[in-house]
Amino acid sequence: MSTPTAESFKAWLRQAALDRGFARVGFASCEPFDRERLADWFAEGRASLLPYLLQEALADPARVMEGARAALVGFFPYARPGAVPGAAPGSLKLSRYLWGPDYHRILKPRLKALLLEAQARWPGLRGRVCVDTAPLLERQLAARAGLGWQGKHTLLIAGKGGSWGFLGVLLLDLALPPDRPFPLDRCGACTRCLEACPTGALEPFKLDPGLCLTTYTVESEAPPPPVVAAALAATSWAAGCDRCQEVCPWNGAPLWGDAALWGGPSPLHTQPGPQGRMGVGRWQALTRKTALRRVRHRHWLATLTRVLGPIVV
Ligand code: B12
Ligand code: SF4
Ligand code: SF4
Repeated sequence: MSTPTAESFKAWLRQAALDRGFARVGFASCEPFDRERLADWFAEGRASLLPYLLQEALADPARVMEGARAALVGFFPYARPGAVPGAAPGSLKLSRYLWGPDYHRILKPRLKALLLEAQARWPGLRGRVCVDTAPLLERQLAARAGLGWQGKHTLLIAGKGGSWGFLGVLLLDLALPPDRPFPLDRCGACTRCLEACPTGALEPFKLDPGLCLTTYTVESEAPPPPVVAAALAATSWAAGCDRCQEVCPWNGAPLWGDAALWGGPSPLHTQPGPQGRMGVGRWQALTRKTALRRVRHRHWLATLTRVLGPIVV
């Protein structure tokens, strides 16, 4: 096989990623990001509960993979019809991204297979797959690759495709011609997500993870501040939170996800809330191979106490 041109190689990569279930695919340069903005974000103490966010690495994709020149960025929809948190009477709310098999297990092998095929076509090519697993500003890379914009809730909105999608990145040490960055945000005067957030965690284009329900139900076992504890009890979100996306007008007609991500319905999503107080064995069986697996059993029970109140004997 003769070595392709950078343009034809890029066209092949794009099609191969689309064939693997990504609904939108774009290419970005790996230039450093705005360091000042990032420094402000860290100086405000926003990363205190998320120690894996490393400021220096986030500023420069080449810190994540030495020699990174281009990034293929893909948007992988995960919404599915009927997966509506809290729709079953008395059920707990689990965020839509937690309804199917663990997305890392779906996206990473697909991108790794893509890298292997790419290396067969472009000898010497080096790459690194990142799916939520590296200190990389994936949403900013996605906007740079023209996939959409970071909404005021900070998530990537893929235009009419909405925001219910995971991002997957393949960093490459090859300077591929970048796509045109998404020019401007299309939030306009809308402020629905800011108003709907039950804890006031959002200001335009900026999130305080120290106030986000997802931080306390999935990422960290730190005790939530009173405003978060009150919101957990009032809203029934027991793992993740979708509120800022549920109200977004761009999610009116979302892209439905790849069926590989749907999985079967789990009792966790539909059973009455108090039945969520299960033993460790059942918790492990029900969360096996799902993204909920990273939530420890004791963390899940602590959240249920905050959501449902203490057990009355
Ligand atoms: C840490 C993390 C979290 C943290 C913090 C989230 C956050 N907004 O930073 C917590 C635990 C709260 C979280 C929650 C969720 N997460 Co999360 N998370 C991540 C992770 C691992 C890193 C994000 C990161 O680097 N943040 C650091 C800050 C510095 O980045 P930033 O928000 O872009 O900050 C910049 C802006 O605020 C900007 N800025 C500041 N002022 C201004 C002003 C203007 C005018 C502008 C334009 C910009 C601007 O400057 C800042 C510095 O650069 C990414 C995966 C990845 N590697 O990217 C997934 C990721 C962002 N999460 C994801 C998801 C799905 C979620 C949830 C929806 C899950 C759920 N349902 O519960 C929620 C959504 C909450 C929300 N509204 O963001 C997806 C998002 C997909 C998408 N469509 O965008 C990602 C990309 C994972 C993936 N690979 O799919 N997450
Ligand atoms: S996920 Fe929930 S708590 Fe977090 S910013 Fe969005 S609405 Fe607020
Ligand atoms: S709800 Fe409105 S402000 Fe928030 S991200 Fe969607 S369009 Fe933007």
